[in-house]
Amino acid sequence: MTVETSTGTQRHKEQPIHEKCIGNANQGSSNMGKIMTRFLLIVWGLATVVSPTQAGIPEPPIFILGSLQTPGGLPISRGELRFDFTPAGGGATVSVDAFVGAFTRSVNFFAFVPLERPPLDDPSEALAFGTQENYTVTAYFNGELVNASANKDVKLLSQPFSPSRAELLGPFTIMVQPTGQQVSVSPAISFAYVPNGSQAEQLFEVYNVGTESFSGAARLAESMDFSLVSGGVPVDEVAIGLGPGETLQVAVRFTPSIRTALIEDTFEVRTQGGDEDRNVSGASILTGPSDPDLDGNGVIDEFDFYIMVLNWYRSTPNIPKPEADLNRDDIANHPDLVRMIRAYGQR
Ligand SMILES: [Ca+2]
Ligand SMILES: [Ca+2]
Repeated sequence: MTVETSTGTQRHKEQPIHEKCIGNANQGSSNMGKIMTRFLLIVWGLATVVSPTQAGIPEPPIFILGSLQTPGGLPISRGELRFDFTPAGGGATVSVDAFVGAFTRSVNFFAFVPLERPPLDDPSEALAFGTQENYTVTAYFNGELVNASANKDVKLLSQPFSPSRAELLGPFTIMVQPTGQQVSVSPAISFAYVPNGSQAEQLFEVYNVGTESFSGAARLAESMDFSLVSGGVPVDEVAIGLGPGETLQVAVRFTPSIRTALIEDTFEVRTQGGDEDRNVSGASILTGPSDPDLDGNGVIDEFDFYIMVLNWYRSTPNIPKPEADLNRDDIANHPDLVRMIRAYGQR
C-alpha cells in the first residue's frame, strides 16, 4: 500500500515515539484507532489476496461506530441496532446488524458494511462501489425506526449516502429510547498494576435506560481479590433500585493477595430489566519489557532520572511510578538506576 523509500523507512522508525505521546494523552481513543486501523488493514489484505471465483470484487468495508444513548445521555449497552441501505435508483436493500455492547466509555456500537465492485454477487448482501449509487440509510433499534429528525447530527440518517472504500463513519451519537424495564452497565474494568499488599478502587455504573423502574442486585462471581464496596466496607451484594433515567455507582476494590500477572472476576448485574456481566481484571506484577523512558516523552532524559530517584526515596510497595522498577524485583533500587544510566549512555 505504501512505497518504501529511504524517507519512508526513517519515518517508520520514529513512529513509536509519536504513538507513545498520543497514547499518553488519550489512551482510549488511540487504542480504538489502532484496532480499527488494524482491522481495516486485515480486511484490505484479504480483499486483495482472495481472488474471486465469481463477479463482485470485495472492497474494504465501511466501518460505522459511535454511541447509542438515551435522550438523557445514558449509554445503552444492549439491544438490536440495524442499518438499512436502500439504493435511490431502486433495487434490493442491504441490511446490516450492528454489534451493541459496552466497548469503551464512548463507543457502544459498531458495524461493518460490505462493499463490492459490481456486478454484485447478491445485491442484498453488499453495497455497490464505484457506481455513484446513492443510498438512503434508515436505522432500527429493537425493531423500531430510529427518528432521523431527533438525530440531526447523524448526517448518515438524513442525507443520501454514496459509499467510499474503507470509509470510517463516526463516531457519532444515536439517540433512542428503549421502552419498559431496561438495564445498561458501563464497560469492563481493568485495574492494570496494583502492587501486592496495596489496594485500588474503581466504579461501575448501572443505568436504567428504559421507561419503567426496576430492582435487582449486583455481586461478584468470585469475590477473592476483588470486592464490592458500600459505605467504605466490603459487601457481598449491592441492591439495585432504579427509576427511569437514574444511575447507580458501584465501587469495586482490588486487593491483590498473590503476585500474578492476571487476576479476574465477573461483575454480575441481575435485574428485572435484564442481566449483564462485566469482566474485572488486574495484575499484581508488572509484565512486559521495561522502558527507562519513564515520563514517556520519547527520550531518556533528566526527567526520567528525577522520577526514578523520587520512587527510590518513596520506595515500594506504594511507589508512585511502579514502572521505575526496571528489573522487576518489586522495589525501586540500585539495579534500576544502573539500567537507566546504561540506557542513558547508549542513546
Ligand atoms: Ca523521558
Ligand atoms: Ca528494582
